[in-house]
Amino acid sequence: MPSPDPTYVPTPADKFTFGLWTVGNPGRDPFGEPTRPRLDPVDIVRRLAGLGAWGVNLHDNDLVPIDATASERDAIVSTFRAALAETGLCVPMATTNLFSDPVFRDGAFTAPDAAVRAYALQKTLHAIDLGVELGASTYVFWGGREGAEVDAAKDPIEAIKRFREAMNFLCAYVKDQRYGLRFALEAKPNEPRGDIYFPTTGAYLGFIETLDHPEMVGVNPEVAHEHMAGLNICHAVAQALDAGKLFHIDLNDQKAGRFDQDLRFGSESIKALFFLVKLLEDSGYDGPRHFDAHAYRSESPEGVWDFARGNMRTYLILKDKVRRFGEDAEIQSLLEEIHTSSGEGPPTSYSRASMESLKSRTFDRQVLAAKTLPYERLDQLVVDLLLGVR
Ligand code: GCO
Ligand code: MN
Ligand code: MN
Repeated sequence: MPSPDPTYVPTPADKFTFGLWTVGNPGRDPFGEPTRPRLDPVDIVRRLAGLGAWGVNLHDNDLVPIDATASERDAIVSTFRAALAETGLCVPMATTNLFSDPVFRDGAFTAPDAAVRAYALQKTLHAIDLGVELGASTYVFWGGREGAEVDAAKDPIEAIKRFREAMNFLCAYVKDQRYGLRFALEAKPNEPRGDIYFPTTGAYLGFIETLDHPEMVGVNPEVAHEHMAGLNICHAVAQALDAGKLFHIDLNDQKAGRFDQDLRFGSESIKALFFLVKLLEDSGYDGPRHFDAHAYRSESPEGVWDFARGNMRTYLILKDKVRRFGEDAEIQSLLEEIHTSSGEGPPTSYSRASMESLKSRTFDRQVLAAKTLPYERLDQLVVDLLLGVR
């Protein structure tokens, strides 16, 4: 790993991205009106480029209003493309807003009303065209309204089938158009629905294998969403990596057991996110590091850029801590001790002979149980490292 810049200033090589909806978040919440003015997408692009970000992501309607005519759409897109060309920022990911408009109040691809499902699919076809026009190679599906409050009203198996039909249709579209696009499914347990179908990244990993083109489809795990479900984001991402399905990642932060907070990356869960950064960096994941977060509602318009800077700075600090972890002789020797086995391991593959030999082996349980596991020392070293006294 190359030595990091000790000033923790990002460059496009770090592949940091933000959504138009993240830094552009006006601070509306269920109890209050916006606290900041709407930002022009072109200004967002310029500011992000100035801060060293690599890319900007968008929902169709972050850029093009839902009621825009074809010529209005083309004018908006061409102005936006000019800003991308001027700054060098790319659009690596795009997605569809299938949650804001009242038409989606009871779902999009899983809506009980067949005409709403058809509209959701049509809207996504246009949004995919837009994403591809802007150069996106990953297309995210976050089913914000795909869920229920009243389970009596809907059959959850039917919902899964409908979601599958939509994915199969859209994969076929991408292939038919010869678009170089992969899909990334983003799970969330609840909010805005009482319960959302496919509540975790693991649920989507199981579902993907039931699709017509599973190779085109991966996941987009989000820190806050796994934490809302009380899960370990690092373990969820590890499973995605193991399956070759980590196509994208939404970085942010979240206190467990709360509403979806979408906090600045590393503002809460420093140890958990250290291990997440370690996993991403050690695994060789080379996709975007996307911050799906927004500034506190109390923040000023200018303070939003402190928020943006903070996400990237914390990632780079944690990345530097990962390097130090790897170079720390005491930590490494403890790990070596911990990873040393007390004897021969299981057979590497099954054969009659290896099975028979295992069956007849004698194990000294007391010896195995007596091996020291100095996790207290190890964990304290990590805490020292993260708190900056090491
Ligand atoms: C949320 C989600 C969204 C999605 C976005 C892209 O909880 O609001 O995380 O921000 O990531 O809609 O699909
Ligand atoms: Mn979220
Ligand atoms: Mn997200």
